[in-house]
Amino acid sequence: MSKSALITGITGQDGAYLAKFLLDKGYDVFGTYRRLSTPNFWRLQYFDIFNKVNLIPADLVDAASLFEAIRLSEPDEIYHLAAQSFVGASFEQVVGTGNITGLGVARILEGIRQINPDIKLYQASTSELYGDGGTKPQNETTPFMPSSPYAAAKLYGYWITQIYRKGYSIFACNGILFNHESPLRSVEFVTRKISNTVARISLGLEKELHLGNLDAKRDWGYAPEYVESMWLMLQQKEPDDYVIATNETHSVSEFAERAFEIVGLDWQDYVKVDKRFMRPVDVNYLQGDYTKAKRKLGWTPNVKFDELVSLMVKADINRWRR
Ligand code: NDP
Ligand code: GDR
Repeated sequence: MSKSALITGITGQDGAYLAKFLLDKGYDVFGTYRRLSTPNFWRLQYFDIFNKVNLIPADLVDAASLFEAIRLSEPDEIYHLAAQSFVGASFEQVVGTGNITGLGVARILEGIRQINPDIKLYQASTSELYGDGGTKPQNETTPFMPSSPYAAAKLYGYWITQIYRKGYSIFACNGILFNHESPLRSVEFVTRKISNTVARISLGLEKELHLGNLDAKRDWGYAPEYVESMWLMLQQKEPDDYVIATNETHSVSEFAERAFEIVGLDWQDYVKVDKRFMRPVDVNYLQGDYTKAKRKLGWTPNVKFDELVSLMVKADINRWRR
């Protein structure tokens, strides 16, 4: 009999890549979506899988809807990806982010405990947990020092996952994923904002690129490779937590420089620093040590910085040409 998976946040970047990945593995795939005035299924349509997944309406602030999604899908595995995931917005929606991104994890875990404690859970934890404290590169033993309401909410999600693992023997894993990007990334995140605007500038559709903190360094990987690690974590004998990263770090300005180079332009002629995109507190340096994932999961990243920038810029140029 084929396995069944429930993906919360199937309409997001990772949700769509993971749905495709699990369908290819023969899973019955269920996914939760929010009722919106304008439907947001473009990523599922991009992969031509809209009709192959079973969609269930549910909101992370509404426990009953999540419990219903678990009952209806009878999953072997839940991939809890849904969240208010934009760090910048979390400074404007502090309580809402806490409710959705933090308490939402507890609602899912309670659903598992009450409905079927044998369901395995992947919790989407994040490198934002580290903030700017601790050693570099960051690994599973580096202390956390969250620097945003988003990271504080994710810290709650991280610990409540561990508490249910220990307290109720639920097979629950934290994937501490560093930034991962793709042509399916929302344009509000800096990589896609850069690739999309560079494409538009190269085609004469725009003149400037407005960015905030150019010095922040991130460890950027490629999203389709990262969703595979989520699945690998749930196929192990024991539940555990894993850092997933490339171990390379680059600044926002380096990303912009490389992206403009691809279209033969000098980034300094187009990038303007704009205070509107600065955060009250930012994380300055992230670089992940994925040694444990390599050893235990056999996972390694293949697409690194240069290739990632190039594939994102080229995808956006093709989109705008079309
Ligand atoms: P996206 O922002 O692309 O997707 C988030 C998903 O959550 C969307 O499907 C969104 O629905 C859904 N969602 C938001 N609020 C609610 C709510 N109240 N109820 C139900 N669903 C909701 O994120 P990614 O795919 O990039 O990331 C997936 C997860 O991984 C997130 O938890 C994120 O915080 C975490 N993460 C991401 C990293 C990255 O670099 N991408 C790195 C580390 C962790 P809708 O489409 O309707 O908005
Ligand atoms: P991040 O991603 O906060 O790391 O969270 P984002 O791309 O938003 O920011 C990365 C860095 O770039 C700086 N920056 C800008 N950011 C945005 N969005 N827009 C700008 O104009 C801009 N200019 C500079 C930011 O200040 C920051 O330092 C992402 C999300 O996917 C989280 O959900 C996830 O947990 C982490 O990655 C790992």
